[in-house]
Amino acid sequence: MTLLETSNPSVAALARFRDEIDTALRQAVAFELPHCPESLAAAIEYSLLAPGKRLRPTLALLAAEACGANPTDAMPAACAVEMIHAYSLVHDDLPAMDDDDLRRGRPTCHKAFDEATAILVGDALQARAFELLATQIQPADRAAMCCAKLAQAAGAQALVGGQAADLSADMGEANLESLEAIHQRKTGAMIVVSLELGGIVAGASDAVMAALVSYGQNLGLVFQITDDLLDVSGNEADLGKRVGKDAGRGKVTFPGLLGIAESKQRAQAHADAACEALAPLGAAANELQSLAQFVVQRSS
Ligand code: GRG
Repeated sequence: MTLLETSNPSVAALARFRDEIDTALRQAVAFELPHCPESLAAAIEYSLLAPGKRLRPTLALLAAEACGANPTDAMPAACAVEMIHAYSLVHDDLPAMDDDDLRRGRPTCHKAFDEATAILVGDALQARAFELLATQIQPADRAAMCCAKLAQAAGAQALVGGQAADLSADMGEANLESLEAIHQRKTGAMIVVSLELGGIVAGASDAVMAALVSYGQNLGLVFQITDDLLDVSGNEADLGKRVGKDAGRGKVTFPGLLGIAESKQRAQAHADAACEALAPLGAAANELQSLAQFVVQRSS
């Protein structure tokens, strides 16, 4: 059963923009041949259009809408965050990192193509993400702000740094604070910036931006805790990736540190805090709230 076939009612928030996002993503990587070799173009489309949840682009569109903008105005930002996310998955799956052969229910990029192509797919997606923001977000000062925010979230102080810290984390020295700090960078920063870009496109006030950031920080933790729990108790068919890998590698995880019951409690507490943080947006944030409840209950 795929994600969109599940009976979870909150998934409607993800289903609403799904086709529009995929159409925009496909257009955004319709590279001109022969400037982009056909095999590279095929690998880029294979990785970017693979059946993921599109959580981050949906957050960007919902945030823009909750702040009073037309969600379509945030589509370049939505595509940009999904491109950075897709690149990070392709590189994370490489033999030098997590060494995975299954992603989004398909062979990983380096298995379907080859390692050099997978590295280049990530490089190309990163560059395209910033090109989209710089050329398609209006006005120019908002485009510049989006570029700066995404660069910070994708860079050494967030996504890349979090990945590096996670690769070298030692179970013996781990505590809740150090684990949360890793995941705020590795997983949380891309979730937060997705919301921020939506807010920037909509010209959100500082107070509303702060609410979106607080929601995103809590949602990032919910997301990572459930990711760790699903690695223990989820199944490959729903997740589209291998399970049980964390324990096999001695990775530091929330269930490893806190146990399953407390991890579940923490995930629910962060989901509730995420919803409370959205109070300044009132009913406009209802779908963001339902998405937080979906993430805590997700099976894929
Ligand atoms: C290579 C710089 C670099 C970073 C890699 C993405 C990542 C950082 C690691 C992947 C390992 C992992 C399980 C991270 C936890 C959170 C995460 C990003 C899960 C995948 O995101 P989903 O579930 O994926 O939203 P889909 O496929 O649905 O888009």
